[in-house]
Amino acid sequence: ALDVVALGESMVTFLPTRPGRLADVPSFDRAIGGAESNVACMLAAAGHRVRWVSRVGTDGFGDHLVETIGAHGVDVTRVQRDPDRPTGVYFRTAGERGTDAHEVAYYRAGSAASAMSPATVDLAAARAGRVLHLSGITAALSDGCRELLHALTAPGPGRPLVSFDVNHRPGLWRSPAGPGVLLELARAADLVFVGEDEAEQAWGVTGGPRAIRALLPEPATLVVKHGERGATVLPDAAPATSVPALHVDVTATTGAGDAFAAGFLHATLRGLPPHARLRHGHLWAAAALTTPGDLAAPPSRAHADRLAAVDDA
Ligand code: KDG
Repeated sequence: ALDVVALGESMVTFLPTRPGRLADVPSFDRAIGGAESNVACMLAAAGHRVRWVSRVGTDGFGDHLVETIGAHGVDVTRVQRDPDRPTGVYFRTAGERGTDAHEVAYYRAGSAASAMSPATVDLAAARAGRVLHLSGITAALSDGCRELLHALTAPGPGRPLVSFDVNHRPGLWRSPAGPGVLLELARAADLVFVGEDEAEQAWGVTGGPRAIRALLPEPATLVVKHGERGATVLPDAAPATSVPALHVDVTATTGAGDAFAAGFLHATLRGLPPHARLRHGHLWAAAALTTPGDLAAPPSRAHADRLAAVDDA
C-alpha cells in the first residue's frame, strides 16, 4: 500500500548561475521543480512509499522529470505522456522570493499537465494512498485541473486523507477567482498548510492563526506558517502548538514550503505528536533553505530525530 500520492505539475527548472536580473543571467543550471513532486521525492527519500500522478509531454524534458523523480524512489508508473502538449519549464533568478528582486518566468501555459482533468486522470490511482497531497497551484493551471481538485477533495467512499498546501501564486492565476477557489479547496481538505502572509494576501485575513482558523473551520488540522518565525498547528479539538523555526543562512527559499509539508507529513505518518510534526517540518525546510534548487534531500531519520528532540530533554 502507498503512504502518499502527490498530484501536480512539475517542470524542468532553470537556476541562474549568478545573481541579478533575469535579463542579465547568461546561463542556467538544469534542475527540477514542482511543489507536489518535491514533497513526493523528499518523502520517498525518507523511506515512504510514494506515487506521483501527473502528465508530461513526450519530449526530453518529460523524460528527465520522470527519470529524476523515479530515481528518488517515487512510483511514476501513473504519469501520463501527452504527445500533443509540451512539458512545462521555468526560469528564475536567485533573489529572495517574495521580493521585487525575485523574477520567475514560467513557460507552462498549454502544458501537458494543464490537460489534467477528471476525465484524463485515473482517479483511483490518485486515491490509492493513505494521504493524497495536493496544492493550490494545480487549481490555477486550467479549468480541467481545477475541476480535478474539486473531484479529489469531494467527500465520498475511499477518499484518503487530503493534504492541501494553499500555495497561492498570484502570477499564475488568469482569473480573479483564485482566492475563492483556494478557500473552497482548503475548506474541503483534512490537513491544510498556509502561510500567515499568504492568508492575508489571498483572503485579506489578519489577526493570526485564530483568525485563519475561523475562516477555515472544517479541516481536522490547520498548519499556519509564520515564515522565519516558526509555525503553529491548530487541531480542531485540541490547543494550538507553536514551534519556532531554525535560524539558517538562506541560500534560496524556493521549495522550503514543500519541504516543510513533507517533514510534517513524515512525522504525521509516523504518528508523532504535533510539536514533533512541526519540528520535522522546520528541519526539512532548513534542508531546502540551504540548497540552491527547489528540491533538497531530507535529513536522515536518525539525525532529524536527535535534532527534533533537542529541547525535549
Ligand atoms: O514550491 C516550489 C515550487 O513553486 C516550484 O518548485 C515550482 O511548482 C512550482 C510552481 O508552480 O511554482
